[in-house]
Amino acid sequence: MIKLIYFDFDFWRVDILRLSLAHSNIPYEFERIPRKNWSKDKKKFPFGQLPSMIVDNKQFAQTHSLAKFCAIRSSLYDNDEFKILIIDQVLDWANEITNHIAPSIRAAMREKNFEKFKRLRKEFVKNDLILWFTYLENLLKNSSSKKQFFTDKFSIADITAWRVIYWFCSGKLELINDSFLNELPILKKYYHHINNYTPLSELREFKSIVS
Ligand SMILES: N[C@@H](CCC(=O)N[C@@H](CS)C(=O)NCC(=O)O)C(=O)O
Repeated sequence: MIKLIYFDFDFWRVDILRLSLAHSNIPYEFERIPRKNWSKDKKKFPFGQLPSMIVDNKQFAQTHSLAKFCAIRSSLYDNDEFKILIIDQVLDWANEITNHIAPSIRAAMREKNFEKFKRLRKEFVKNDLILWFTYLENLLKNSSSKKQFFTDKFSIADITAWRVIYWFCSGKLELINDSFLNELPILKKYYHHINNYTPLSELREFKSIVS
């Protein structure tokens, strides 16, 4: 049995693992650790971070590694070395854009410094938002013939791209709304296609993420 562990809120890092396993009917357990207990729990986890995964009594971490494992189990990875490169780049892109927005999130959530948050978030919107989504759109344009799936076959890359675009379009990030996607028409169309891709959108996990 696979056990996934994350905090008591939804985030792409663990949601892509849940969605991948659920898509292929692979049973898993999911433990949510209260954020408020984290200083006590942190030392129990590899790299002192979440998500983490336990399989056969062995514990693992790092989103990219876990996503690859879950995708292989779910037949949502690939055997072709060039398609693997595309999928891995989408996972790395998700980490990169998260690292770019993280300082503004940290300023608001941990430091509770609203002035710093506003300054950092505005800098992110000005310098990084369109730039990093353009990188993703370019990868889609260059990788996919129909622009419906990154590798022209539904994979963990599509789950990840969808989940991160959803995060930025959901209105949950202050000072960011979904209008930025209008500047990226190919990515916007792709996002709406994945939103309506029923093997994903019918999943209980998907419905709970967007609710
Ligand atoms: N490199 C790690 C980063 C994971 C990460 O940043 N996790 C955050 C939550 S999204 C975390 O555990 N923060 C608490 C901490 O670092 O103490 C990965 O790819 O999984």
